[in-house]
Amino acid sequence: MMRVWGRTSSINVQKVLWCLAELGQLEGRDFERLDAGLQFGVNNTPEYRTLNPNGLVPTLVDGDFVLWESHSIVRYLAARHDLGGLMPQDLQQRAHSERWMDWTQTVLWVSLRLVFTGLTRTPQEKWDIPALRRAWDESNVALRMLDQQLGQQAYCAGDRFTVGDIPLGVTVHRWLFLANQFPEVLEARPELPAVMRWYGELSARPAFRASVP
Ligand SMILES: N[C@@H](CCC(=O)N[C@@H](CS)C(=O)NCC(=O)O)C(=O)O
Repeated sequence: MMRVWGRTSSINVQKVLWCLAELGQLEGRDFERLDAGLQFGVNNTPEYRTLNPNGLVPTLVDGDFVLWESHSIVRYLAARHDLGGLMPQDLQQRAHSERWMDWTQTVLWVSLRLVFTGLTRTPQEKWDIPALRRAWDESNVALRMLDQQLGQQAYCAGDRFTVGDIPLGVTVHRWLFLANQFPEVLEARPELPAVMRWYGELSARPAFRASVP
């Protein structure tokens, strides 16, 4: 049975759990999940660090095979269990989809993470409001570009749901959480009709609902 290490509140663990659910992999039958990170600890023990030397979650253990980095795990699982479906077999379609995983990690999440950690992992008296607002504006610039793209096609890589939609979907979910939770700090979120149409479809998927609190 596969093992997934990581607490369910982690955005990166959620990507893996959502992917597994899309693939019809059931917790308890096909994989077991073990809490690690934040209040659960574990991730800094020497035993865990032999699996994941970063001391971060998630980590996947599939037999003798150990893998960390959430996007690599999502790619591995999708290719292993649904090549031609969730992971497109056509190389160009696949590249289109995977591009959005890289973009999520290297563009959108870079600024949004500053907002997330700056507000939720920092005591209120230490909030750096100008820096938070700058990072929020940068996130919104990136999301406006995404909105234009999703205005032309149903999903990030075309007319069907693929791997690239997973990291992007949980990241937009977090953006909405921040906008709703901290309206007194962050400017109102911009109208992004195509992003909201796409997010509405994603968040109605049973696999999303089961995996992303
Ligand atoms: N690039 C890594 C980042 C992993 C990461 O930053 N994980 C966070 C949770 S989202 C973590 O382990 N934080 C420490 C903790 O939870 O104690 C990935 O995508 O897997």
